[in-house]
Amino acid sequence: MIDLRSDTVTKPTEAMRRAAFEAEVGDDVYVEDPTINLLEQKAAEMLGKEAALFVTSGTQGNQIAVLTHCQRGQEVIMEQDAHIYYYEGAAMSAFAGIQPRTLKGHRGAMNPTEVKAAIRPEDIHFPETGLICLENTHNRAGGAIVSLENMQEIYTIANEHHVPVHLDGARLFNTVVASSVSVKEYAAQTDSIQICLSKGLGAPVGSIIAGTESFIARARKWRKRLGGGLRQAGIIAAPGLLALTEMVDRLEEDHRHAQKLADGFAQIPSLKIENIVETNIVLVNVEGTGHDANQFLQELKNEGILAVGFGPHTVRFTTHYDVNGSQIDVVIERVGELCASKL
Ligand code: TLP
Repeated sequence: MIDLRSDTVTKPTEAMRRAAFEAEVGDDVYVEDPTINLLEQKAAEMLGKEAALFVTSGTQGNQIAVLTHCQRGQEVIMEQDAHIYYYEGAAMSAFAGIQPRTLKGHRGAMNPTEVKAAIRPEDIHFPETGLICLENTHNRAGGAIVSLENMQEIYTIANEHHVPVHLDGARLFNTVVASSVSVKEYAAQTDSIQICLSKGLGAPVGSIIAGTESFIARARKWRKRLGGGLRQAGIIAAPGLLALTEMVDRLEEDHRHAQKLADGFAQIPSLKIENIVETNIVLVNVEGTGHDANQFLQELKNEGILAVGFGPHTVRFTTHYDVNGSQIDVVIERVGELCASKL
């Protein structure tokens, strides 16, 4: 199978497995796991934040950020297709008692003027705006890069209104590699940030949240409350360290593969590329084949290729470390044959 469902499917490298085996460990609830401490230190330093916390997943990191920033009954502003709203099981309502306020973005970026207008003035009828959430790259916008300028404008507005900003940077390093803007510059436009170690960076598990010392101290308590207090978890943090130190630059290869895939699919008359491919995600509209996304995915599977549905007629292909250039050629060829013959 050539698995293009997500960059979450990557398996840990040999070096990661070795690092896990050899990791020095301790009890992380006592902040005594040397490998986790090192990972958190390294991550904070890379992101230019005072402190960082290792969490089990991107979803846990995002939700701990919401819980730490907000009070029950507040409102959180986010783009209408943001992962934190679309794919996290309404966790912010279920756990934090938050009301989401969604704005339609353009290629994942919210309009700063609309963000400003959505911040609630003091009024007995209104919830207070507790947080603004951004996402970069933006998953459902097809791995779109949200520009530094857009983030700067929103952060300035947020500061003027004393509203914190959280960035879901599950794929922020894809943005960094594709945009030649440093990770610190993006992170500087946020009060807190979540980055995934287990997507394109290839670690088997884990995310980082980062912010001020006081934010992270409170986040650590929320992580514990949620049952996410870790013990000898240096074993899973060690691959995360390699994810940050060894795996960032190679994301460029995933971007080249995605571009190649999009160029190849663009030659197939019944397919239409829906996104401008900037990073490692290609969204393909399959309506022209006369099939819906699910039927198309089944045909693909019969050809040994996996992708995921992203809408009634939209299929997402995501490139990653475990798919090489010749497999990309095979995918283009087989999809071409499939569309020419059966679809
Ligand atoms: N995204 C997954 C699915 O949940 C859709 C994927 O295959 O793309 N933020 C963003 C922007 C994400 O894309 C994801 C995962 C998360 C957060 C959540 O991370 P995990 O899966 O570690 O909870």
